Amino acid sequence: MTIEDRVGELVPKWREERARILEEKGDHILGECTVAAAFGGMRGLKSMICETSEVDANVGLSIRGHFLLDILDLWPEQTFLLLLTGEIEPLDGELVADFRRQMDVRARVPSYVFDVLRAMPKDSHPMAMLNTGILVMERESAFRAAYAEGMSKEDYWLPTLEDSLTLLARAPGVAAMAYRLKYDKGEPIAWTPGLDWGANFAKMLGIPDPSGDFAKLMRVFLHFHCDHEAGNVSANACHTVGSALSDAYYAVSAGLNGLAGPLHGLANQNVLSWLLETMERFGGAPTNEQIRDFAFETLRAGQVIPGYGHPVLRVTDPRFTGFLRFGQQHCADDPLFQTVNRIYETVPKVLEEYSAEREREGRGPIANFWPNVDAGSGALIYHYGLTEIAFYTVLFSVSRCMGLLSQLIWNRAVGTPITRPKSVSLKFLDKLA
Ligand code: NMX
Ligand code: MLT
Repeated sequence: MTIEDRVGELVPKWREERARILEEKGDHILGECTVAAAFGGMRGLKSMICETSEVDANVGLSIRGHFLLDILDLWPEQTFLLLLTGEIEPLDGELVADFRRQMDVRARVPSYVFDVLRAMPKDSHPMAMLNTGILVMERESAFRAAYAEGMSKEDYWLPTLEDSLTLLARAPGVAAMAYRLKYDKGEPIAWTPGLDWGANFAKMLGIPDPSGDFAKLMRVFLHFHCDHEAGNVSANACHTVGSALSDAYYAVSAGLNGLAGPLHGLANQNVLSWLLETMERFGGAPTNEQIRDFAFETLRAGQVIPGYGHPVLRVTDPRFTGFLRFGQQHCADDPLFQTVNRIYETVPKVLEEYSAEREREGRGPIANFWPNVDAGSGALIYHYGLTEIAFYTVLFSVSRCMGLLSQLIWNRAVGTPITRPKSVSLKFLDKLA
């Protein structure tokens, strides 16, 4: 069986379920939109549908109902299939084999992508390079071609799946190409047929990996960052653009442009800068007391502590916990990793104290003092020799393509309409009774 066959079997069930729930529950109220919520980034406002994953404030990410800490060992091929179909495929299952076969067939990055990336100014951010690389391949969209030929609405999901598989196959190659160009690492390294998705990515980056542990880290990294329900900036942006029937290349590139922001995916780069700055200041792994002073200094300079806080979570992010476990197993003696641990021991208390101070001054509290996904991942990547920190969000992006695309396929399959909330003016609000 192929991935297309399996999704083809699921599509009628998804449609039926959506129609039934709409029929039975269409009038139920999910939440109220207060004026404060409209001003405040719609935080917590339940107003989107997402089947691929869910983020509970008190436990964090579940992928299709499986709590992340219960499925830490999935390989990214399994992660994508789980997001897409809701089923955990064994690693030797036929859909994993089909995914790998499709990656092998589709992975070659066209030479025009290299030409475009090479023509970009040297100081371009790697995220701008990745997103340009994705966008420039839009000319190959199967969805766009089928739409122009008058495809029926019923069939939208199929060329979207086709585009998704091509994008997933090429994203590691485009990312690795951007890395090697930007940091003068030499010619791009080609995809190796037969090698898994994560190890292929590690190999194309060209980081020496005699132990195979960097490839292991890449598999874990790609798995953990895959998806975080629908309301986060990148998923929301991808969804909105996709809802206009812009194809997967447009939609994913839009989503990843959102991931490039420092309050979202760029935080992993900023965490590493902050970590390195701390270590430089104190000539090695700082003590908890030194971290505390440095954290207060950062906050008093009007900056955020990167990697801490979250719009939804109110506990330690299980993805951070997963990375801590990996670090404990593979690089427990690395001073950088030890500093991540000490920051974890120190910063939540600092944020709690600072939040109380803010409240005394009449500013709002900090809602969450705990680490998010970005607080620990960078130190592990750095440990294995990928030290160009501006590249870290690109690694996050390659993984996040899985979530963005599986959400897009589901929405195409069930015919989710164009997104169009209503805006109001200050004058309108002022007149409210
Ligand atoms: N350090 C300092 N201040 C913080 C932090 C932090 N880590 N987290 C929140 N605050 C402040 C926030 O800036 C806001 O201040 P102000 O009212 O002066 O604008 C106040 O606390 C209230 O914000 P919250 O309601 O706690 O958080 P919100 O939902 O608005 O924002 C983040 C969530 C993630 C944007 C915020 O916690 C943050 O900026 N964290 C640091 C950046 C980061 O790690 N981002 C990565 C998120 C995960 N990801 O991968 O995308
Ligand atoms: C994510 O992984 O997308 C982030 O944790 C941000 C979010 O969920 O809002």
